[in-house]
Amino acid sequence: MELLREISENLQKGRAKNVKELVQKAIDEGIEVNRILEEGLLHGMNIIGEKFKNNEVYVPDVLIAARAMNTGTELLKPLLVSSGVKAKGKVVLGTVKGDLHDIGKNLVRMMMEGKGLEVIDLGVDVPAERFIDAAMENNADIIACSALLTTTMIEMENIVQKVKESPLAGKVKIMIGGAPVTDNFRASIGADIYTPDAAAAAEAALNACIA
Ligand code: B1M
Repeated sequence: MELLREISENLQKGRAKNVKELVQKAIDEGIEVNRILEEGLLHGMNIIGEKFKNNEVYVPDVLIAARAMNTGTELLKPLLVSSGVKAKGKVVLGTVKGDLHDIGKNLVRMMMEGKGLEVIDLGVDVPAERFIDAAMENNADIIACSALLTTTMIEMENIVQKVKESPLAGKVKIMIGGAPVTDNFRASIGADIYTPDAAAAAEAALNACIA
């Protein structure tokens, strides 16, 4: 669809103002939120990712595209998040230590909030101890960790180990995800849940909270 293609193209060029206007237009035209996200915003970000990998664009281009992406997802947030619903569970969420990628993590937060879960978002570069402290302070059901780098996903093993040694052992579920993470990796480090995308993460978190 033309409008979704325009969103993708403007995102790739980092034109945040245009992305904002086009996403608003798509919402006003009644295009399904998931399509705006998948076929517009994420489509553009995936192309930028490929170009980044092939050295066709560089860090500043990616940052500008990421800012445009966030402008768009902020507009979608109220549509993804249901209002006035009592929290069905609590999740402590963050991007692991050493890792600054937060677009996927922010999507996970929005989708989880959309399922009626309360999300305590610790941001990026979060050490294991902060996940644990926040989970204890908030009596959380789930610790959810995102990692985008092969060099930082190993921090998830540290989190699993530290939780096992803490009073939270057996009381909190550990969820992991992010581009390099797989279910085999989850099994190898002893985490509880792996999901490949934000929608599946929200679904799995809700199921774990109401189980
Ligand atoms: Co970075 N980066 N980056 N980067 N970056 C990647 C990840 C990379 C794959 C690019 C590439 O080479 N093709 C590569 C990693 C290679 C590797 O480790 N295998 C890479 C690199 C190398 C780096 C730097 C080291 C570059 C450098 O400085 N030389 C550096 C590291 C900085 C650091 O973190 N310490 C770096 C920096 C950056 C920017 C700051 C410029 C920027 C981040 C901006 C920001 O996040 N605010 C950036 C970006 C934007 C990317 C790419 C292009 C896009 C990532 C993204 O946001 N995707 C990325 C290439 C790519 O992925 N194609 C790349 C969209 C987002 C929605 O997807 O986060 O995967 P994603 O989330 C998905 C799923 O993974 C899942 O749900 C989402 C979809 O629904 N998911 C979860 C995520 N978390 C989940 C948690 C869950 C469940 C599912 O449960 C808890």
